[in-house]
Amino acid sequence: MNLSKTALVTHRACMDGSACVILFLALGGKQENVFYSDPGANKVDRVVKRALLELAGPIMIADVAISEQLADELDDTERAVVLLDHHRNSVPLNRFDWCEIEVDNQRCGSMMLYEQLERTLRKEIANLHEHAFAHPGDPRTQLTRLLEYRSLIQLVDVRDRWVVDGDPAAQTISTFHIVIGQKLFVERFFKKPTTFLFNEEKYLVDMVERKKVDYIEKVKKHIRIVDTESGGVKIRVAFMMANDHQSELGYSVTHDPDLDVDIAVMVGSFSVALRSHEDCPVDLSQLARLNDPHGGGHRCASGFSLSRVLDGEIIDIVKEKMRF
Ligand SMILES: [Mn+2]
Repeated sequence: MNLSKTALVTHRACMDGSACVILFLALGGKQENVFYSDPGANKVDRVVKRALLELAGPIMIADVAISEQLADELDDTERAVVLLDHHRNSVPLNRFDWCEIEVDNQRCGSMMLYEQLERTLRKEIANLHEHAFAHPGDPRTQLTRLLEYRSLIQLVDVRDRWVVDGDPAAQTISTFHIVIGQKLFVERFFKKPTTFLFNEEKYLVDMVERKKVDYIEKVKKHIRIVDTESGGVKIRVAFMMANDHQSELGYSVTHDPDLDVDIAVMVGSFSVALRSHEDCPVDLSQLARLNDPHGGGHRCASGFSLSRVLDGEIIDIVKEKMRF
Protein backbone atom coordinates (compact mmCIF):
# COMPACT_ATOMS: atom_id res chain seq x y z
CA MET A 1 0.00 0.00 0.00
CA ASN A 2 1.46 3.32 -1.01
CA LEU A 3 0.07 6.27 0.96
CA SER A 4 2.81 8.73 0.00
CA LYS A 5 0.50 10.68 -2.35
CA THR A 6 -2.66 10.27 -0.25
CA ALA A 7 -4.17 13.13 1.76
CA LEU A 8 -5.76 12.50 5.15
CA VAL A 9 -8.46 14.80 6.51
CA THR A 10 -9.34 14.15 10.14
CA HIS A 11 -10.62 15.53 13.44
CA ARG A 12 -8.67 18.43 14.97
CA ALA A 13 -7.90 18.44 18.71
CA CYS A 14 -9.44 14.99 19.15
CA MET A 15 -7.61 11.84 20.25
CA ASP A 16 -9.54 9.77 17.68
CA GLY A 17 -8.26 12.12 14.95
CA SER A 18 -4.73 11.89 16.33
CA ALA A 19 -4.92 8.08 16.21
CA CYS A 20 -5.98 8.26 12.53
CA VAL A 21 -2.90 10.41 11.79
CA ILE A 22 -0.62 7.96 13.65
CA LEU A 23 -1.86 5.01 11.54
CA PHE A 24 -1.57 7.06 8.36
CA LEU A 25 2.04 8.08 9.10
CA ALA A 26 2.99 4.59 10.29
CA LEU A 27 2.01 3.16 6.90
CA GLY A 28 3.97 5.74 4.92
CA GLY A 29 1.59 8.73 4.76
CA LYS A 30 3.30 12.11 4.71
CA GLN A 31 3.00 14.66 7.53
CA GLU A 32 2.50 17.49 5.00
CA ASN A 33 -0.49 15.64 3.52
CA VAL A 34 -2.42 15.66 6.82
CA PHE A 35 -5.26 18.18 7.01
CA TYR A 36 -7.01 18.79 10.34
CA SER A 37 -10.59 20.00 10.53
CA ASP A 38 -13.05 20.89 13.24
CA PRO A 39 -16.22 18.78 13.00
CA GLY A 40 -19.27 20.13 11.16
CA ALA A 41 -19.85 19.47 7.46
CA ASN A 42 -19.34 23.11 6.41
CA LYS A 43 -15.89 23.24 8.03
CA VAL A 44 -14.87 19.80 6.75
CA ASP A 45 -16.04 20.77 3.24
CA ARG A 46 -13.67 23.75 3.23
CA VAL A 47 -10.72 21.64 4.37
CA VAL A 48 -11.46 18.86 1.86
CA LYS A 49 -11.72 21.41 -0.98
CA ARG A 50 -8.33 22.79 0.03
CA ALA A 51 -6.84 19.27 0.06
CA LEU A 52 -8.34 18.62 -3.41
CA LEU A 53 -6.67 21.76 -4.75
CA GLU A 54 -3.29 21.19 -3.12
CA LEU A 55 -2.91 17.48 -3.88
CA ALA A 56 -3.71 15.35 -6.88
CA GLY A 57 -3.77 11.94 -5.14
CA PRO A 58 -6.46 9.98 -3.30
CA ILE A 59 -8.19 11.48 -0.25
CA MET A 60 -9.01 9.70 3.00
CA ILE A 61 -11.48 11.39 5.33
CA ALA A 62 -11.71 9.82 8.79
CA ASP A 63 -13.67 10.67 11.96
CA VAL A 64 -15.25 13.74 10.31
CA ALA A 65 -17.65 14.01 7.38
CA ILE A 66 -18.47 16.28 4.46
CA SER A 67 -21.90 17.55 3.36
CA GLU A 68 -24.10 15.44 1.07
CA GLN A 69 -23.76 18.19 -1.50
CA LEU A 70 -19.97 17.90 -1.67
CA ALA A 71 -20.28 14.10 -1.59
CA ASP A 72 -22.52 14.33 -4.68
CA GLU A 73 -19.90 16.47 -6.44
CA LEU A 74 -17.08 14.09 -5.52
CA ASP A 75 -19.16 11.13 -6.64
CA ASP A 76 -19.07 12.57 -10.18
CA THR A 77 -15.28 12.97 -10.24
CA GLU A 78 -12.50 10.47 -10.92
CA ARG A 79 -10.78 11.23 -7.62
CA ALA A 80 -10.39 8.27 -5.27
CA VAL A 81 -12.07 9.21 -1.98
CA VAL A 82 -12.75 7.14 1.12
CA LEU A 83 -14.79 8.47 4.04
CA LEU A 84 -15.06 6.70 7.40
CA ASP A 85 -17.11 8.23 10.17
CA HIS A 86 -19.17 7.31 13.20
CA HIS A 87 -20.99 10.59 13.85
CA ARG A 88 -24.75 10.28 13.73
CA ASN A 89 -25.35 13.21 11.41
CA SER A 90 -23.21 11.52 8.73
CA VAL A 91 -25.47 8.47 8.34
CA PRO A 92 -27.12 9.77 5.08
CA LEU A 93 -23.66 9.51 3.41
CA ASN A 94 -23.95 5.72 3.56
CA ARG A 95 -25.69 5.85 0.16
CA PHE A 96 -22.28 6.49 -1.45
CA ASP A 97 -20.26 3.30 -1.94
CA TRP A 98 -17.02 5.10 -0.89
CA CYS A 99 -18.51 6.22 2.42
CA GLU A 100 -18.74 3.95 5.46
CA ILE A 101 -20.69 5.34 8.40
CA GLU A 102 -21.19 3.44 11.64
CA VAL A 103 -24.92 3.73 12.22
CA ASP A 104 -24.91 2.53 15.82
CA ASN A 105 -21.51 3.95 16.79
CA GLN A 106 -20.01 0.49 17.28
CA ARG A 107 -16.50 1.65 16.32
CA CYS A 108 -14.70 4.98 16.55
CA GLY A 109 -13.13 6.65 13.50
CA SER A 110 -9.59 5.35 14.05
CA MET A 111 -10.88 1.79 14.66
CA MET A 112 -12.74 1.97 11.33
CA LEU A 113 -9.54 3.15 9.63
CA TYR A 114 -7.46 0.47 11.38
CA GLU A 115 -9.79 -2.30 10.25
CA GLN A 116 -9.98 -1.00 6.72
CA LEU A 117 -6.18 -0.75 6.44
CA GLU A 118 -5.81 -4.24 7.89
CA ARG A 119 -8.30 -5.69 5.38
CA THR A 120 -6.55 -3.99 2.45
CA LEU A 121 -3.09 -5.16 3.58
CA ARG A 122 -4.24 -8.76 4.09
CA LYS A 123 -5.70 -8.74 0.57
CA GLU A 124 -2.43 -7.37 -0.83
CA ILE A 125 -0.47 -10.04 1.05
CA ALA A 126 -2.71 -12.79 -0.32
CA ASN A 127 -1.90 -11.57 -3.85
CA LEU A 128 1.86 -11.37 -3.24
CA HIS A 129 4.30 -13.62 -5.03
CA GLU A 130 5.35 -16.24 -2.49
CA HIS A 131 9.06 -15.50 -2.74
CA ALA A 132 8.87 -11.71 -2.99
CA PHE A 133 11.48 -9.94 -0.85
CA ALA A 134 10.19 -7.77 1.98
CA HIS A 135 10.87 -4.03 1.51
CA PRO A 136 9.67 -0.92 3.41
CA GLY A 137 6.47 -0.48 1.35
CA ASP A 138 5.79 -4.23 1.45
CA PRO A 139 2.31 -5.07 2.79
CA ARG A 140 3.84 -7.63 5.23
CA THR A 141 6.10 -4.95 6.74
CA GLN A 142 3.16 -2.52 6.82
CA LEU A 143 0.87 -5.05 8.49
CA THR A 144 3.45 -5.75 11.21
CA ARG A 145 3.70 -2.00 11.81
CA LEU A 146 -0.09 -1.60 11.84
CA LEU A 147 -0.62 -4.42 14.35
CA GLU A 148 1.70 -2.64 16.80
CA TYR A 149 -1.07 -0.04 17.17
CA ARG A 150 -3.84 -2.47 18.10
CA SER A 151 -3.78 -1.62 21.83
CA LEU A 152 -3.63 2.14 21.24
CA ILE A 153 -6.61 2.02 18.89
CA GLN A 154 -8.56 -0.14 21.35
CA LEU A 155 -8.03 2.40 24.12
CA VAL A 156 -8.97 5.29 21.83
CA ASP A 157 -12.12 3.39 20.83
CA VAL A 158 -13.16 2.80 24.45
CA ARG A 159 -12.58 6.41 25.23
CA ASP A 160 -14.03 8.00 22.08
CA ARG A 161 -17.29 6.06 22.30
CA TRP A 162 -17.39 6.45 26.06
CA VAL A 163 -17.76 2.75 26.79
CA VAL A 164 -18.93 2.88 30.40
CA ASP A 165 -17.21 -0.23 31.74
CA GLY A 166 -14.18 0.21 29.49
CA ASP A 167 -10.50 -0.05 30.31
CA PRO A 168 -9.38 2.60 32.86
CA ALA A 169 -6.15 2.91 30.84
CA ALA A 170 -8.32 4.67 28.24
CA GLN A 171 -8.81 7.49 30.73
CA THR A 172 -5.06 7.80 31.28
CA ILE A 173 -4.29 7.93 27.58
CA SER A 174 -6.99 10.55 27.05
CA THR A 175 -5.58 12.75 29.81
CA PHE A 176 -2.15 12.28 28.25
CA HIS A 177 -3.59 13.59 24.97
CA ILE A 178 -4.99 16.65 26.75
CA VAL A 179 -1.66 17.30 28.47
CA ILE A 180 0.66 17.10 25.49
CA GLY A 181 -1.73 18.07 22.69
CA GLN A 182 -2.40 16.56 19.28
CA LYS A 183 0.95 17.28 17.62
CA LEU A 184 3.16 15.82 20.37
CA PHE A 185 0.78 12.90 20.89
CA VAL A 186 1.13 11.96 17.21
CA GLU A 187 4.93 12.28 17.42
CA ARG A 188 5.14 10.14 20.56
CA PHE A 189 3.07 7.24 19.22
CA PHE A 190 4.57 7.42 15.74
CA LYS A 191 7.96 6.83 17.40
CA LYS A 192 6.79 4.45 20.15
CA PRO A 193 3.54 2.50 19.73
CA THR A 194 3.50 1.26 23.33
CA THR A 195 0.54 2.41 25.42
CA PHE A 196 2.53 2.02 28.63
CA LEU A 197 3.49 5.51 29.71
CA PHE A 198 7.04 6.34 30.76
CA ASN A 199 7.63 7.75 34.26
CA GLU A 200 7.80 11.38 33.19
CA GLU A 201 4.65 10.92 31.10
CA LYS A 202 2.87 9.35 34.08
CA TYR A 203 3.89 12.27 36.26
CA LEU A 204 2.26 14.75 33.86
CA VAL A 205 -0.92 12.68 33.70
CA ASP A 206 -1.18 12.36 37.52
CA MET A 207 -0.79 16.10 37.95
CA VAL A 208 -3.59 16.87 35.50
CA GLU A 209 -5.85 14.11 36.87
CA ARG A 210 -5.65 15.68 40.32
CA LYS A 211 -6.41 19.15 39.00
CA LYS A 212 -9.30 17.71 37.04
CA VAL A 213 -10.96 16.25 40.13
CA ASP A 214 -10.85 19.70 41.79
CA TYR A 215 -12.10 21.38 38.62
CA ILE A 216 -15.11 19.08 38.29
CA GLU A 217 -16.04 19.58 41.94
CA LYS A 218 -15.80 23.35 41.60
CA VAL A 219 -17.93 23.49 38.44
CA LYS A 220 -20.57 21.21 39.97
CA LYS A 221 -21.07 23.68 42.84
CA HIS A 222 -22.47 26.27 40.42
CA ILE A 223 -24.87 24.10 38.45
CA ARG A 224 -28.36 25.37 37.49
CA ILE A 225 -30.96 22.66 37.10
CA VAL A 226 -34.08 23.01 34.94
CA ASP A 227 -36.99 20.59 34.55
CA THR A 228 -38.31 20.84 31.00
CA GLU A 229 -39.37 18.71 28.06
CA SER A 230 -38.02 17.89 24.62
CA GLY A 231 -40.19 16.34 21.91
CA GLY A 232 -42.90 15.60 24.49
CA VAL A 233 -40.50 13.82 26.87
CA LYS A 234 -39.94 15.20 30.37
CA ILE A 235 -36.24 15.79 31.06
CA ARG A 236 -34.07 17.27 33.77
CA VAL A 237 -31.18 19.40 32.50
CA ALA A 238 -28.13 20.76 34.34
CA PHE A 239 -26.43 23.91 33.01
CA MET A 240 -22.86 24.86 33.90
CA MET A 241 -19.94 26.93 32.65
CA ALA A 242 -17.01 24.77 31.58
CA ASN A 243 -14.33 24.93 28.92
CA ASP A 244 -12.30 21.96 30.09
CA HIS A 245 -12.74 18.25 30.77
CA GLN A 246 -16.26 18.33 29.31
CA SER A 247 -16.56 14.58 28.79
CA GLU A 248 -15.60 13.66 32.34
CA LEU A 249 -17.64 16.51 33.77
CA GLY A 250 -20.68 15.55 31.70
CA TYR A 251 -20.35 11.96 32.78
CA SER A 252 -19.96 12.91 36.42
CA VAL A 253 -23.03 15.19 36.35
CA THR A 254 -25.33 12.77 34.48
CA HIS A 255 -24.32 9.88 36.77
CA ASP A 256 -24.58 11.76 40.07
CA PRO A 257 -27.58 10.28 41.95
CA ASP A 258 -27.98 13.47 44.01
CA LEU A 259 -28.45 15.56 40.87
CA ASP A 260 -30.52 12.96 38.97
CA VAL A 261 -30.27 14.81 35.62
CA ASP A 262 -30.67 13.47 32.08
CA ILE A 263 -28.57 16.02 30.22
CA ALA A 264 -25.53 18.13 31.10
CA VAL A 265 -25.19 21.39 29.16
CA MET A 266 -21.66 22.76 29.39
CA VAL A 267 -21.31 26.32 28.23
CA GLY A 268 -17.81 27.16 27.06
CA SER A 269 -16.40 30.39 25.64
CA PHE A 270 -17.24 29.47 22.04
CA SER A 271 -19.33 26.34 22.13
CA VAL A 272 -21.94 24.44 24.08
CA ALA A 273 -21.21 20.78 24.81
CA LEU A 274 -24.01 18.31 25.57
CA ARG A 275 -23.73 14.97 27.36
CA SER A 276 -26.53 12.67 28.43
CA HIS A 277 -27.10 9.61 30.56
CA GLU A 278 -27.27 6.42 28.43
CA ASP A 279 -30.95 6.04 29.37
CA CYS A 280 -31.89 9.53 28.23
CA PRO A 281 -34.45 9.22 25.39
CA VAL A 282 -33.39 12.49 23.72
CA ASP A 283 -30.96 12.23 20.79
CA LEU A 284 -28.36 14.93 21.48
CA SER A 285 -27.15 15.07 17.88
CA GLN A 286 -30.68 16.23 16.95
CA LEU A 287 -30.83 18.63 19.88
CA ALA A 288 -27.55 20.19 18.72
CA ARG A 289 -28.94 20.55 15.17
CA LEU A 290 -32.07 22.18 16.55
CA ASN A 291 -29.92 24.94 18.04
CA ASP A 292 -27.40 25.24 15.23
CA PRO A 293 -27.65 23.82 11.69
CA HIS A 294 -23.91 23.05 11.88
CA GLY A 295 -24.14 21.42 15.29
CA GLY A 296 -24.13 17.66 15.78
CA GLY A 297 -22.32 14.67 17.16
CA HIS A 298 -23.50 11.46 18.74
CA ARG A 299 -26.68 10.38 20.52
CA CYS A 300 -25.13 10.84 23.99
CA ALA A 301 -22.48 13.48 23.19
CA SER A 302 -22.75 16.44 20.87
CA GLY A 303 -22.23 20.17 20.65
CA PHE A 304 -22.98 23.40 18.86
CA SER A 305 -21.71 26.95 18.53
CA LEU A 306 -22.44 29.34 21.44
CA SER A 307 -22.83 32.32 19.09
CA ARG A 308 -25.84 30.57 17.51
CA VAL A 309 -27.90 30.57 20.72
CA LEU A 310 -26.68 34.01 21.79
CA ASP A 311 -27.04 35.53 18.32
CA GLY A 312 -23.51 36.91 18.56
CA GLU A 313 -20.08 36.33 20.03
CA ILE A 314 -20.02 36.51 23.83
CA ILE A 315 -17.23 39.13 23.76
CA ASP A 316 -19.37 41.42 21.57
CA ILE A 317 -22.37 41.00 23.88
CA VAL A 318 -20.28 42.04 26.90
CA LYS A 319 -18.78 44.91 24.90
CA GLU A 320 -22.26 46.22 24.14
CA LYS A 321 -23.79 45.64 27.57
CA MET A 322 -20.90 46.80 29.72
CA ARG A 323 -21.37 50.15 31.45
CA PHE A 324 -18.52 52.66 31.85
MN1 LIG B 1 -14.39 9.94 16.87
